[in-house]
Amino acid sequence: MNALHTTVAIGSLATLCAATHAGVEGGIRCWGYNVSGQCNVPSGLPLMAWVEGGANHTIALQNNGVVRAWGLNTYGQSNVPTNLGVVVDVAGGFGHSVALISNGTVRCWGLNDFGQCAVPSGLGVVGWISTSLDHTLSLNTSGVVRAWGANLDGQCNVPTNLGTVTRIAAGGYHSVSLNTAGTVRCWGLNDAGQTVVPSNLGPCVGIAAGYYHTAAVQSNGNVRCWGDNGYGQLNVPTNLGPIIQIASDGYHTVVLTSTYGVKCWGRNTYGQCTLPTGLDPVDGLAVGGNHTTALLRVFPPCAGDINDDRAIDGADLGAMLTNWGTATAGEPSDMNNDGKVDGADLGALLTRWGVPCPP
Ligand SMILES: [Ca+2]
Ligand SMILES: [Ca+2]
Repeated sequence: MNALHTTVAIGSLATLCAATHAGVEGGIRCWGYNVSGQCNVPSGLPLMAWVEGGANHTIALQNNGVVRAWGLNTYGQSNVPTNLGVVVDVAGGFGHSVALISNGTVRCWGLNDFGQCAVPSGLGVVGWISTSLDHTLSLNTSGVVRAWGANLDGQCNVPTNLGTVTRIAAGGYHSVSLNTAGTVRCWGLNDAGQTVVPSNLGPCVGIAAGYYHTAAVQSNGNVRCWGDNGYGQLNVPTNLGPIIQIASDGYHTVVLTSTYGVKCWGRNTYGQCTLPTGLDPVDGLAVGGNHTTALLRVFPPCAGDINDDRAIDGADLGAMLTNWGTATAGEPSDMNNDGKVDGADLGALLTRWGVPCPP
């Protein structure tokens, strides 16, 4: 639930929503622990702009800024308020959920036993939110971090000398920041060394945190992890290559590679690191307590690619012949959109034959 992404990325995705992922609700894949239904993506969900994992629930953001949530709802964490307005980012904790509204304000719902939903005043214009279990972090557009909620381990005692912060990540009982100089800082629970930043850590461009571990992406592309290693959270794969996103929570970490592939390490007790077959290509990743979600890569429309595999070939001809004679609205075999599949569509397909689909 600590994603290396920006609201700019959400906006650019919104322009690409015309494509579909047949049979994949919302363009979301989810795997791992599912006892609370956190991986039961609702049917009929439109393609999502972003997704985040709570401890036992999942939150997703539609292209139009509407929030959806499913999974554990014991504390109302999946009861999305109806009056949020346009939401640009979401985050999920143990019993609560957080939304960043387009005007830079923060909304919260669900469990408030530690004040994790008591959003303080004076946050400024917030540009980033993060939560893991029972505390919440915000980062405003001036680079100032605020924290509220559970503070038994000092996870909400934000140091005064963080510099101008560009990224925040809430761990289970600790907090992490990254500033404009690429410096990582940690505070809160240190029972496993999760707040001891390695002395030889180079400048970083990304951070993430699990319950008892911390992860950072160095400017040179190398991923470093420190803290608890009881489930192999620190065993970073050696062949990651360039990565474009890191996310962590619970006891595992995922990265999105520059080729839109996924690598996962750490706890796999519930299959949270067992990647589904046919997962790639992926556009975004999120981690919950013991589950993982992926937002599948959304491509621009490609006329003639009837079976949605980004190639125009005999498989598409076969799909067109299957639909020969009639067509329902939006049927891609009906390339000229006149309600029937006939020779005109076959001609249109042949003019597209072998043409590469846009990346
Ligand atoms: Ca095709
Ligand atoms: Ca037609």
